[in-house]
Amino acid sequence: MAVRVGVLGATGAVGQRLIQLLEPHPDFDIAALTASDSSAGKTYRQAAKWRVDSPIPNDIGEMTVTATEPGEVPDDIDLLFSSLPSSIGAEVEPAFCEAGYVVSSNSSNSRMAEDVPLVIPEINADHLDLLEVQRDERGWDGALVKNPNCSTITFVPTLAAIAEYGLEKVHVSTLQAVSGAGYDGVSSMEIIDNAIPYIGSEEDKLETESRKLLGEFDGAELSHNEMAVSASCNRIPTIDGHLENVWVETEDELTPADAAEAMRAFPSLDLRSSPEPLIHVFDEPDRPQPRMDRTVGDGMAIAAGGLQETPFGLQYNCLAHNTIRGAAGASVLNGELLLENGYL
Ligand code: 2RA
Repeated sequence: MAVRVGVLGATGAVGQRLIQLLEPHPDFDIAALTASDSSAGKTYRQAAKWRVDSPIPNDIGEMTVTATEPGEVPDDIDLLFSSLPSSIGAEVEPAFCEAGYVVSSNSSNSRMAEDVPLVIPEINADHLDLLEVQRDERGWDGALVKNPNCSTITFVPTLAAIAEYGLEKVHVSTLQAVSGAGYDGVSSMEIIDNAIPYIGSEEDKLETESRKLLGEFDGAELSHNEMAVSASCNRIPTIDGHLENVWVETEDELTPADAAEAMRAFPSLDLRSSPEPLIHVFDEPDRPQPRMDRTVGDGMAIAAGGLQETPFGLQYNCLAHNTIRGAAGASVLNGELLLENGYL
């Protein structure tokens, strides 16, 4: 029997992508859509300027949107997917957890809270056990699980694949798609024929979330990975797909061939939406760059390529669809992990 789910922030860019991914999903049944007070009472078709690359599913368009408050959402909803702006998420997600809802959230608030699991299932599914600490400390009947920033998701799986070589220093420079900024995040005049050399807060997310994701949870406390991470984030005029250039210095010798083999072999989970393989490596000798191929795992896979030795360690490029693999898809994967582990 499908799990009844809701989408908090259903009219935004990530909320729309969540609906596109959840509507055909056999494990989840969309039973609630929330948005701002001004949209409450409207049909979804009236409330949302739908801009996803597929039509609004019919039954979704006729659903009535509610305000984003626990009292407005049916209490038989098993799981809420949150794509709220972080300032709103910081306020209402705890209220939903207090009211007994389990929340799988893409919103950036609370990702670094010590009792909130920040999860990419293929990397640190065991961090879900933090929920026992969360419930003890907060007394919630519900639970809050976070997925990391889409630009974090683009490079951390490639690091996890080579972590056995001992990660010491990581430099990452990103070229991020406009869709990451949301439908109104970057004005077209600002970005057409331009590159914006600093996004602000992105850099800190990559530097801190990566160390939490690759940290160790001993059942009581989470210790973050001690590698040094430096990030520089840029916005470029492409619609979807974050491309990232990574340099990694490791304790043990790591050749491009070793890294390619490790990335190809990195195990994906057998969750319904887990891409197989998780990382597609392009390593022909002429250094082809990873290409955005939306048909690879339905946009859920990560592409890596151009692996080379440099004076600053191994250098390579990786690319992921920022709202299908990142953001919405990441929240759906965590929803599947919660379902598989009996939290729903
Ligand atoms: C961005 N990573 O691309 C963020 C997602 N909101 O702006």
